[in-house]
Amino acid sequence: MNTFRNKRFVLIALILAFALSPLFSATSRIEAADHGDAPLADEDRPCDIADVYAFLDPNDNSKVIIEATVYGFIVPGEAVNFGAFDPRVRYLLGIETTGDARIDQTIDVRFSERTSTTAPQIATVILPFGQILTAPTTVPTLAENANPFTVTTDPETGVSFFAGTADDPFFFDIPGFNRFVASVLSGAPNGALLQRGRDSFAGYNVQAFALSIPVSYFKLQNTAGNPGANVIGVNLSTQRQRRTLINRDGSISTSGGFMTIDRMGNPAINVALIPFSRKNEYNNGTTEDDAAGRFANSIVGTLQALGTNSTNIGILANIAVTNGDFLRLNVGIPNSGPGGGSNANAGFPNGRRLGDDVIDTILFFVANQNVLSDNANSNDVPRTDTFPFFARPQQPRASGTDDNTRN
Ligand SMILES: [Ca+2]
Ligand SMILES: [Ca+2]
Ligand SMILES: [Ca+2]
Ligand SMILES: [Ca+2]
Repeated sequence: MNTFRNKRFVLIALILAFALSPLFSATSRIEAADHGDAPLADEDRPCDIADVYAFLDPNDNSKVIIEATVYGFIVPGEAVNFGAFDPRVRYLLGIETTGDARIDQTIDVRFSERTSTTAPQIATVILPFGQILTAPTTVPTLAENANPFTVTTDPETGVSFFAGTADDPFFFDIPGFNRFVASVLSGAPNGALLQRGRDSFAGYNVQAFALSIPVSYFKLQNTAGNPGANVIGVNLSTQRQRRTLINRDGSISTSGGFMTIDRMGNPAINVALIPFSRKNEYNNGTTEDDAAGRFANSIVGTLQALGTNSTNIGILANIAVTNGDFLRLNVGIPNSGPGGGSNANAGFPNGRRLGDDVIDTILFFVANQNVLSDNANSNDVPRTDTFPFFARPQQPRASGTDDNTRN
């Protein structure tokens, strides 16, 4: 390492030493984009949002792809037991079209009870202007090869839908990064620990659902907050009714209004920037609460403790606080390339594509625009090049074959 690189390394180490201590102390956990981000969500995996994505279809930029993953870390050998959607959860996508923090349209996704391990569940999708789409999920299997993804297209709206088990497209080396930070905190920074580059998510599946929606469907209008009518904001809330009754016959009845268990727009906001004591409160809050500043002090406080300067706090706050925590996609920026798109300057924080290295992007701003990487920089298996773009789920392997897990 030459002197310049040494100096830069020490600088980054110092930034982190200050910096990441509240985040990476012995009692804290780093669990990626949003997997297991709060006490309530930890214990309610069907509600635990892993990631949310929004990007233009690289094969047809007139369509917006909105995708979400929940229930992280499904082991391939348990696909038939865990590869299902909870029928008592409402997955509510919020669509923001006017450039403020208030949701303007919603997409409501729910699933029927499972009737067997070999039959699909039926998804019911209520679109923003009232159309209802029903579609079967893709059935999981323990066979060597996964079932092909089932995609249903509604001829009236042109909306396509997929739901089922898929490879988790997210990638991040959780232990490598934690160990590096621990070495910084102990006063003996060891950059080699960041070279570990083992993707903690490799080899595991998630429950995923995806919509392909014509941009024209949203009827975007010029507004003061969205001049040119070319930006769509997206977030996801997972919700349950307030009362659950387990009947004597084992059936479950629910009643009462819905409450949000988990919510997400941008990656890592709740996981990394909200203190543990406020994580449930954050998930139960709204994007309008964000913009009203309800969590601003906590987020700014964490970033200041991280050593992030005011310029970069401003950049990050503009993404997640000023107008609420939405992924915001400019539909005027062309998206192209394989696996859901890969061209430069078209991805996160402009929406989010499956292959965007969001951890490195966020670290860049947190570390005051110094390049910092966990060295887990791509998915472990190739994604598909057509909707829904996920890689097929990881399947149980033949004897002696690498199962891709990198714990
Ligand atoms: Ca979560
Ligand atoms: Ca709005
Ligand atoms: Ca993966
Ligand atoms: Ca990375």
